[in-house]
Amino acid sequence: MAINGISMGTKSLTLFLALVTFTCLLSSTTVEARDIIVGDDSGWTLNGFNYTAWAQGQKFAVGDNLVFKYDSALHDVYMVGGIAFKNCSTEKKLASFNTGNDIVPLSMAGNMWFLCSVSGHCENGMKFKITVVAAETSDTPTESPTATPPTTGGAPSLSSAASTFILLIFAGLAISLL
Ligand SMILES: *[C@@H]1O[C@H](CO)[C@@H](O)[C@H](O)[C@H]1NC(C)=O
Ligand SMILES: *[C@@H]1O[C@H](CO)[C@@H](O)[C@H](O)[C@H]1NC(C)=O
Ligand SMILES: [Cu+2]
Repeated sequence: MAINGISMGTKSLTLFLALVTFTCLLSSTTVEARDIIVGDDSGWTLNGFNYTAWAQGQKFAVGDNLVFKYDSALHDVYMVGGIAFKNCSTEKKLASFNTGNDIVPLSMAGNMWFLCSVSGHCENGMKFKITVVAAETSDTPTESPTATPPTTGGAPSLSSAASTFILLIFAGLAISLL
């Protein structure tokens, strides 16, 4: 009985470790929320920085924060709609900020438009649009959406880490059952 008890204990432990490790593996592949500094090292400024080009080179996901860093005596941040954005209008602002270190949570998927309301700044480049996408939870975040789906009847596609790990689970179970 004692030997059987040890054997059962080992089996339970193996299963437990398998679950813990697999859970860690899954959570480690979830993309973490990030603080995205507008303009990177340039911050939010009227210095010839092209925010349109900057925004096009970024990826914005639900859960990320947009961080505006600037001299609050010189600039501000207005969130407006797409129509107002076109002519730099702040009449129908959705939100405004002026602390110089504004943190804007990206809480929904969709488009958002930002500009500086100081006269002439928006017209001279302090404006940009972003498209926020749903947060990534897939274990293949770099996979293109147009990737070929696995063929019917084929093995489900797994990352090599996951496949290796599943092999380890079976190895562990086999050993513990001996
Ligand atoms: C900023 O970059 C965008 C996208 O690359 C480009 O279309 C636009 O002409 C640029 N604006 C200026 C003022 O260079
Ligand atoms: C911008 O366009 C909107 C909608 O066409 C208009 O109501 C508004 O007066 C315009 N604002 C400016 C500053 O031109
Ligand atoms: Cu400004």
